[in-house]
Amino acid sequence: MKQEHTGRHSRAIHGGLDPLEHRGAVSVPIYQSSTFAFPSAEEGAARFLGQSDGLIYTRLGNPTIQALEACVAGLEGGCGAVGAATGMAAVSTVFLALLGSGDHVVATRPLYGPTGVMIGTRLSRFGVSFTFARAAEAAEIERAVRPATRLVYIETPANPTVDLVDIAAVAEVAHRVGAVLVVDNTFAGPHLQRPFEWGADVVLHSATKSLNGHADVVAGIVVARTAPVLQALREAAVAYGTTMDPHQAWLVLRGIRTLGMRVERAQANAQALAGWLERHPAVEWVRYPGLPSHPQYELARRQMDGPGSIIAFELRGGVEAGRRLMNTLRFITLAVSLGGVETLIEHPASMTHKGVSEAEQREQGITAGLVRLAVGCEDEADLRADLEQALATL
Ligand code: 4LM
Repeated sequence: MKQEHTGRHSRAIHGGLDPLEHRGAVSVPIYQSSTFAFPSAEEGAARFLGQSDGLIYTRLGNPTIQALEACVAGLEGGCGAVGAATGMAAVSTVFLALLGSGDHVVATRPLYGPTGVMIGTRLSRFGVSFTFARAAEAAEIERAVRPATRLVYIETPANPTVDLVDIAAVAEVAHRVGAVLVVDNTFAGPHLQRPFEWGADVVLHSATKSLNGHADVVAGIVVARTAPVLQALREAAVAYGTTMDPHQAWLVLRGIRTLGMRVERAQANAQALAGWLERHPAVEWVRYPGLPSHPQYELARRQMDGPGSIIAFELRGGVEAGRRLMNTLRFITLAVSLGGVETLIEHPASMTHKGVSEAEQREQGITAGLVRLAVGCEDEADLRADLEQALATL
């Protein structure tokens, strides 16, 4: 990427690409090759020794994947990135790279259901212990940290309640005990929030979501602030094989070129819909970081460049009314996932967060009636009309 591109849209559009490195191609070519020829046995040996940075094998590095990694690292302001097969592969790469037996993890909740399950049930197999703290409770996070804490893991805004975590405050707590702060930045994305600016050490994404933005690939990516952390992440990804493939990387990169435009449009739709829903007589409550009624509205304004496009809400009729709404919508699609151009709606308690026990769901604010609306880029009037006709049937 040419250094003069410093604006966020420009970085997203040009990041990772110098056309002259690719015979003039303006779209990064898909290097759909598992392995790369060495010009000589000596050069092959030099590449394995790390004395030459030439290509070896796609699990270790591939030009299309490297272009995506450079682009996302540039958007986040990190020193480099590692592509991963899925968002969950990105999460596990971080744990496999940075934790060992005897280490302790502090994680805020809520988290994407399977991430919480991984921390709560799988890390113990590797001798790693954990403590959960509530996302919005800084004092709880502070109490959870111990001398053995090596990693603090947060999601902000959190899935699915859109609770926020104060990244700078948690970075301070983590660094006091020498722990790294890992931020899952999937909900906001780098166009709206760059956790390195607030002291994070590692940022990860389910690239399936807004980075790709078109609901046609699953992928993940991890970004490091410093070179030693980047190296640890790369070594773990290569060793455990959590890496992505070039076609996946190309799809994500193609989506990223329009990241800011999509995110800003979806956010404008979400802001309008959230305010309208909050005033609707069928709606019990709405949680959206762009509404003054969000308990962390001020934090959202400080930490984010915009509140994003995910709305959590509950209807007056609770879970039954929510089900009826989801079954009656015409083109707002009933499906999990988020961050795409199409608007999706889902029921966290029975879908994305099904793996979390009912008691824990309640503790985290995932009420039985909570419905999650992931707003896309359609015309706002059409989205409102679809919601209106469905709400009218209640
Ligand atoms: C969903 N989410 O919520 P892959 N981190 C966050 C996520 O929301 C997700 C992942 C990681 C949803 C998927 C069905 C904050 C996923 C995991 O699905 O492995 O790319 O990402 O609807």
